[in-house]
Amino acid sequence: MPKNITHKILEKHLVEGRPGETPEIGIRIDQTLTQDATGTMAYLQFEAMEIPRVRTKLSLSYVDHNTLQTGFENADDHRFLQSVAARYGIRFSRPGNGICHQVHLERFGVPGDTLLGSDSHTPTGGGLGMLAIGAGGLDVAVAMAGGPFFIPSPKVLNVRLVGQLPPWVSAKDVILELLRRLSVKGAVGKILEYSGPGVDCLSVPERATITNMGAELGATSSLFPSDGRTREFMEAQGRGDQWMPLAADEGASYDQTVEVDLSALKPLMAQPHSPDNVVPVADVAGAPVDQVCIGSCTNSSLRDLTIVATMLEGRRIHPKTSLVISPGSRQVLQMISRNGVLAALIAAGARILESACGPCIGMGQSPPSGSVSVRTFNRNFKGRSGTADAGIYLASPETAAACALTGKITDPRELGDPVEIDLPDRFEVDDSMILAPSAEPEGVEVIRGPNIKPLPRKEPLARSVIAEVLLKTGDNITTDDIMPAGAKILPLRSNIPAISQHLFEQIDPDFAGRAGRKGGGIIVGGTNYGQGSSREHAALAPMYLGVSMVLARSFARIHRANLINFGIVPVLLNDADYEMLERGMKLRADGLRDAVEGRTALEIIEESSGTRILGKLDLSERQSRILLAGGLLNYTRESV
Ligand code: MIC
Ligand code: SF4
Repeated sequence: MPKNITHKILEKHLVEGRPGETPEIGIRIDQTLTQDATGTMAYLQFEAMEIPRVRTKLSLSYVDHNTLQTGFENADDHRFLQSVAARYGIRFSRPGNGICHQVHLERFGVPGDTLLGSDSHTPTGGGLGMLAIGAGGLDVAVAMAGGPFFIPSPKVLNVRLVGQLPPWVSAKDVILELLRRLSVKGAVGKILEYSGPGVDCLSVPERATITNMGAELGATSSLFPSDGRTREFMEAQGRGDQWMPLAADEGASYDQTVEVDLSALKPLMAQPHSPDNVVPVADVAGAPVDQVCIGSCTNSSLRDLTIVATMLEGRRIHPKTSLVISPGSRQVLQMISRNGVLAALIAAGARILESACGPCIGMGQSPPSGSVSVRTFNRNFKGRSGTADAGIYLASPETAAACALTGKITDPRELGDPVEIDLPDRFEVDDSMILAPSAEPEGVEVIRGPNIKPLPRKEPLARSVIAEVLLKTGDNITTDDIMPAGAKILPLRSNIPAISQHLFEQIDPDFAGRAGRKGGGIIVGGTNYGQGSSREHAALAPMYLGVSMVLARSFARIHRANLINFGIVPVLLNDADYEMLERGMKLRADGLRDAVEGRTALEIIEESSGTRILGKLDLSERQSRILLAGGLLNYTRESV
C-alpha cells in the first residue's frame, strides 16, 4: 500500500500500537534536545531515574532561553547543565551558540529520524524531513533513558503547495495563511505533511519557518519531504553523507488535504494577541510602530537576516522605531559578521543582541507601555513580551524591515522592486561551542548552585477528592497565561516552590495565595486549554500547589500529557457543564481513583446544588497507570 512520509517514519520507529488503529502509539526516539528553561527539570528527572548514560543515538543540551545573567540564578543553571551533560553523555551547546532549533537544524537534524525536544517548536526539524516533536521535560528524560514516547495516534493532514511565492512574500506568509484558515486549534492531533510542486521553491530554512509555526496550529508535528533542496542544505552544512531522500509514495492517502496556492499569497500579519488573528498587512497599514524585532527560532536564518540587511542597506531606520536583531545561531552571526550583512544592519541603526531567544520570551527588550511591536517571532500572546499592554504583531522579515524603515505598519510591496539576495553554497562550520561529553563520566561532579532545588514529589492518586474551583478560564488559555515566562520569572525554573507563586499571575494575581489558603483545588478551563509551550512548569506548579484536577472542554496535546505526567487528572467537560461551573463552587468526586483505574466516566457532584456532572477521562491504559502512580516519575521507577 502506498504510504505517506509520516507513516513511513512512524512505522520504522513503532514500539507500541498501530497508527490509525490504536488510540495511542509509542515510538522510539533517535535524538533528543533540551533547552535551559526546561532542561534543568528534565535532567533532575533523568538523574532520578538513576541511569548512568543516555541511551539515544544523540542527545543535545542547549542554552538559549535564560541568557540574561542579572543574578546568579541563570548562570547557576548553565553550570549545572554543563556538568550534567558531561556526566551523562550529552553534547552541550554553550550559551552564545544559538537557539536550539536553528542550531539543531543546521548541525544535527537527519531526514527520517525522530527527535524529541523539551520545547514546543522542536518540529522545526521537520524542515529537513525529520519527525520532530515537542514534549514536556519528563517525557524527554524518559526518551533519554531509552523509553518510548507516546502520542495519540495522529491524523495526517496533507498541505499541498502549488504555484510560486510572489515577490515580497515569504515562508512566514505561508504559515500565517494556514493559521488564518485553520486557527490555533485547527491541527490538534494532526501531523502536517507538505507536498506538491510548490515545495521546491522553498529552501530548508524557509521550510523550517513553516514547520516551526505548525506548533501554533496545535499540530503534533510538521514534515517536508527530503529532496534535492534538503541535500543542498545538508551539503552546504558539510553533512551531505547524512542526507537521504524521503517522499510520499505515489497515491499515498491522507486523512485530510488542504491546498495553498503560493502565487495567490500576500504579505500577512498576525495581530494581537493570537497567532491566528491574521490579516493582510495592507489592511492594517499606517499604524505607528515603536519596535521591530527580527529573530527567534522562526525567522533568524542567514537568508532572513540577509534579506533584511539588503532592504536596509544604505538607509536608516525610522527615528521613532527601535530595531532589534537576534541572529538564530553563532553560525549565522559569524557569517554575517564577515560578509557585510552585519555592517549594513549596524549602519541602519539596528541593535544587535546575542544569538538566543531574547525578546521572544520576554528575556529583555520589552517594548514601551501601550506600544506596537512588529516581530518575526511565532507567538504574540498578551504579556509575553514583558509589557502587558503592548500590541505584538507577527510578520515576515520583509514586512518587519519595511516597518522599521517607515516607522509604521507597511506592506513591503510598497517599497518597489523586490531585493535579490545571494546565499553561499557552503555555510561556515565551527562546532567548537558544542562540547562533547566527558570520556570519564564517573569523575564529573554535577554542580548544583543554590538556585537548583530538589524535585517535588507526589503521592499516588487519592481515592476521592473534595475541592473548590479555584479559577474558571475562557478558551485557548496558553501556558504563558498559566505559568508566565519573562526575565523575572524564568530564572526560577529550577525552583518549583518559588516559581509556583507566579501561577496564573497575569490573569488572577491572588491565584497562588488562594490555592495555598484552600490547600489546593480544581481548575476549570475552556477549549484548547494549555496551548502554546511545552513548559511542564504549567503542570508542576499546579501539582505543587495541590491542584488535583483540571476540568476543560478540550486540551492542547503537550499540556494534557504534562498534567498526566505530574499526576493531575485532566477531565473533559461538555459545554453545558462548563457553563454551569463557577469559581468558588465545591466539587466532590468520590470515585476518582476507581474511575481512573477503570477508565470510565468520572462522576462529579457540585455540593451546594447536588448537580451531577459526568466528566470524560479518555485515558489510555498507560495514562491511567501513570495517574494512579502519582505521575510518570513514580510510574517509571515502579516499572524498572
Ligand atoms: C516558548 O516559546 O514559549 C518556549 C519558552 O520556548 C517554551 C518552552 C519553555 O517555556 O521553556 C516552548 O515553546 O515550549
Ligand atoms: Fe526560543 Fe522563542 Fe523559539 Fe521559544 S519560540 S524556542 S522562546 S525563540
